[in-house]
Amino acid sequence: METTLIILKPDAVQRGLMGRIIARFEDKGLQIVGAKLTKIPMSLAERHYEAHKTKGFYPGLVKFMTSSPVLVLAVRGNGAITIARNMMGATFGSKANPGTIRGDFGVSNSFNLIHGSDSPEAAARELALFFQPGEVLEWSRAGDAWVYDMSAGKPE
Ligand code: IDP
Ligand code: MG
Repeated sequence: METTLIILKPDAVQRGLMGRIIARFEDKGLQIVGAKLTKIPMSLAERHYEAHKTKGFYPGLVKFMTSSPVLVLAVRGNGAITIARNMMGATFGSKANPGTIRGDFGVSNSFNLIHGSDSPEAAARELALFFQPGEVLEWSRAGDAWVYDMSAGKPE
């Protein structure tokens, strides 16, 4: 099982899209194992996006991400990192395909609603940035037996 760090960005929260975006992950069969409504401190936004430090959009990105509350989620499932990235769609709202979160809910390239970790290494780093030990929960859903075929002893 993988866990990925998802952030519903300030535009998603301000536009009242949290419920509809979370519903997509739940509908897919992914499990919410952590959730936190928070206003990201500048220092944390800078660390989270440190790989983009040299890019021209970095100052605006950090300003945007700290401008208003976000909903930080830990989302778990077999292949959750890639599944969530595919559900998010391409980075730019103007390019993202219909059917994806960015494709269906936005047109902006910078206000693009959602962040999702792009690799297992990034997920581990980002989860540790936003969640303290114990805040990502181990819990089993009543319906889990029908989300995956477990007949071979592992999720299929
Ligand atoms: P990702 O969020 O799809 O992984 P990244 O390339 O990692 O995309 O960029 C991080 C965030 O920075 C994007 O989600 C978007 O908010 C912003 N961003 C990326 N490229 C641009 C740009 O060219 N102009 C404005 N904002 C950008
Ligand atoms: Mg990225």
